Amino acid sequence: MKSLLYTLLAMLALVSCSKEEEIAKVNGEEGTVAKSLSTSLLEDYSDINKSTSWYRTNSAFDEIFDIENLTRDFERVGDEFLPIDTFRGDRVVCCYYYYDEGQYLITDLNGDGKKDLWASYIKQPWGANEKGLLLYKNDINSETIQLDLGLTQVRKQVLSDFFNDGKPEIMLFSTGSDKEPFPGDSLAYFDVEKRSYRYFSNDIGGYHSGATGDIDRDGFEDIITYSSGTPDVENHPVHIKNYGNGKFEIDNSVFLNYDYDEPPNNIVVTVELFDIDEDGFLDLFFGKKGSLWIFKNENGFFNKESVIKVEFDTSLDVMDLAFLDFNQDGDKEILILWNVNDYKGFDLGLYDFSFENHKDLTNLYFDHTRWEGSDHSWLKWIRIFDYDSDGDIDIVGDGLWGDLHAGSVVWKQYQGKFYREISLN
Ligand SMILES: [Ca+2]
Ligand SMILES: [Ca+2]
Ligand SMILES: [Ca+2]
Ligand SMILES: [Ca+2]
Repeated sequence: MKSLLYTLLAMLALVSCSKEEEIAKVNGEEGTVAKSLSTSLLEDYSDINKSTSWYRTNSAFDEIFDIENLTRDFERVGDEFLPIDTFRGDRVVCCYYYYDEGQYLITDLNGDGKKDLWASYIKQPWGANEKGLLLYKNDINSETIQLDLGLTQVRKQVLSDFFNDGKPEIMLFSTGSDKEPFPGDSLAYFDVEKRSYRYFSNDIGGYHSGATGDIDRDGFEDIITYSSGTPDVENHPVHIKNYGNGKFEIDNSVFLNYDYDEPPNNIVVTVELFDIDEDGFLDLFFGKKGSLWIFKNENGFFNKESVIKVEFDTSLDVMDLAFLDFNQDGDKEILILWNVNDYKGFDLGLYDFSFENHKDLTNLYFDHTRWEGSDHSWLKWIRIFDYDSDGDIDIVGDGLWGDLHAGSVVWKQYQGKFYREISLN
C-alpha cells in the first residue's frame, strides 16, 4: 500500500514537473508569466456587446452537452417519431432523422431554473427540400419533448432577444440541402414563449452562419447573414431590420458598394457581430478561407470599399470566432477557429486587432493549436467558460466530427496560458 502511494506521488511529481517545463517553454517566448484570466472577464463587456448573439450564446454554455445521453436519432413510423439511442444505418433507407453534431443549445430559456434543450436533426435520405426535425424540451430531465418538422439543415443557432422582454428567441440559419442543386432554405427563429417557429422566406439562400445585434442602435436587435445563393441568385450579404412589435424587413441598403460577391471570395461560412473598437456600434465579421473580413460599422452602415482583411494561410477556413481580452489591456482580442485542409483538422489563431493594424498573438497564449486528422474531422464551435471549475476561463471545442466524434477538445488555462487536451473516443 505504502509503495503504491509513493508510486502515485512520484507520478504526480513527474506530471507537475513536465507541466512546469512546458510552461517555461511557452513563457520563454514572452519572458513573463501571463496574468491569469479569471471568469470575471466573461462579464466585462459593453452593453452593446452583451446584446450580441455571440455573447448571449457563449454565455449560455457552462458545459458541453452529449446528446447521445438523451436522444441520438429518430425514426418516423406513420405520424410518430420514435427515439433511437444508437445510430442505426439499416434504418436510414427510409425515414431516419439523425442528430447533427453541435446543433444544440442547452440553457434555461424560459426562466424556470431548469435547463432547456433545443436540437436539430437532419432527414436521411437527404433529398432536396426534405425537412429536418427540430426538438425542444423545456426541462432536459422531463419525458416530454416537442418535435417540429422545419428547416432542412440548421447550420447555426444563436440566442437573441428580439422583443426586449428578457425572454430569448433562438435564431436559426439553415443551408438547406448541402448538395446539387443547392436549393437553399428560409431563415427562422424559435419563439420559446409561444413554442413556435417563425419563418423568413423572402430571400431563400444557403445560410451557413449569421448573427444578431442592434446594428443601427434603434433599440431592437437586427439580423445579419450571408446567402451562399441558389442556382438563380448570386452570393450576397443579407440584413433583416427589426422594427419591433414583430415587424422584420429585409433591408440590404446597410451594405454600401456591396451587391454580391464573385468567386473565389463568395464563400462566407462565418458571420459575427461585435463592437471590436468599442465605439458603441457593432462591427461585422465575415469569415472566409484564407481571410477574415472586418467591416467597421459607420452609423449603421458597412462599406465594402473600406473592409479590413486579416489574411492567413489558404488552408485555413474560418469556422467560428470568439472575443476576449486575453492580454487584459482593456481591448478584446479575436480568437479564430479554423478547419484545415478542407475539414481535415482544426487550428486556432489569436489576433490583437484594431482597424489600423493587427498582430498574431497565438503562440503567446497557446501551447498547441493545429491538429490534423482524416476527412471530416473538425470542430464547429469554440465555447469560452470555466470547463474544469477552477475559477479561470478555458476554451472548449464543441460540435466534434470524424475522428473527434464523441471525444473532447479543450484548452485548459494554467496561469494565463492555454494547454490543449484532446481525447479521442
Ligand atoms: Ca436595430
Ligand atoms: Ca464598432
Ligand atoms: Ca486585449
Ligand atoms: Ca478553468
